[in-house]
Amino acid sequence: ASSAFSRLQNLRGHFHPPDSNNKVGLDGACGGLIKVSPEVSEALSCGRAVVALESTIISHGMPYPKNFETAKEVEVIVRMNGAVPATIAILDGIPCVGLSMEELERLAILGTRAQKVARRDIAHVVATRGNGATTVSATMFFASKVGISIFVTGGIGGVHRHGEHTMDISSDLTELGRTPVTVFSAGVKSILDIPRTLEYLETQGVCVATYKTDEFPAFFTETSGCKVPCRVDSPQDYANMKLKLDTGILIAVPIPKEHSASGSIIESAIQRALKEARDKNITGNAETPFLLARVNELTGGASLASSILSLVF
Ligand code: PSU
Ligand code: MN
Repeated sequence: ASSAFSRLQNLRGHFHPPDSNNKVGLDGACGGLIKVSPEVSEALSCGRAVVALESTIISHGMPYPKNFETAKEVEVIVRMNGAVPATIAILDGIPCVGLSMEELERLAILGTRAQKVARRDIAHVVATRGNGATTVSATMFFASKVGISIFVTGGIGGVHRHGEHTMDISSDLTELGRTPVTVFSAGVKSILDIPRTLEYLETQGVCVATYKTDEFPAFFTETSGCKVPCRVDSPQDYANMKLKLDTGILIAVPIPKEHSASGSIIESAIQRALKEARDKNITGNAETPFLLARVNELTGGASLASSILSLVF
């Protein structure tokens, strides 16, 4: 048997450290196994630091080959900081934790032909042997199943504007309420409703903290006008908060100073695009693609550059 398959982990019940004899699992008719890469498996069994990375940003966030370059660059940064990166995606129906370069490039080339997979989509993509790029919710789910407790990403999903009517609330928020993984993120984009996102996280019992700042950041800018009750200033402060509460933690790390000027330009473009969307009555699931395309036009592509930067810091 190939070493990759000796690392297959089943998903029934509690986590057992990766072990070639250990095959318990998701318990589906088609197996429901998780493939953990040899490197990630090894790191987990030796207790080394492992950082989970999502893949929707690769398939749906940027075009090829920029997405492949960025994904590789993020992995290099994780390594430079002494941890092992574990990019998570579903390939041919198999949830994979830790991708080889070939797998990473395959996903980057697939782009939007890979399905965007939130928690609710996992069963369907596995059952149909499809290819899926995991959002924050699905990435947290798989990370937690194999024993990874740290996850780094750019922006997380939130409560959409008018979410009080549409009920469009990202499952990232409910996942944070039910899965004990810490997500480090640049906050929530202002195209979402940031105050309601924070209210919803409170309802879900999620500890939300800012890193070396008092205000919750808005991805492109350091400020959102929203305060959160908790601030951490060091890795030790964070470590002290890691209690066994069975819920997630969100640590918001603002855009670095050197990029915040371009962040502000993008933010103004967002505000303008939002007004145009209102004037043109563009709503529902047409709204986000409209906003992102319009912001890109208004800033001459600077928002794409900045999306990449926010991922890379
Ligand atoms: N927000 C961003 N960039 C992103 C996403 C959100 O600023 O790439 C992606 C993430 O994968 C996130 C997902 O988990 O979109 C949320 O999608 P939805 O709102 O459909 O739950
Ligand atoms: Mn949604």
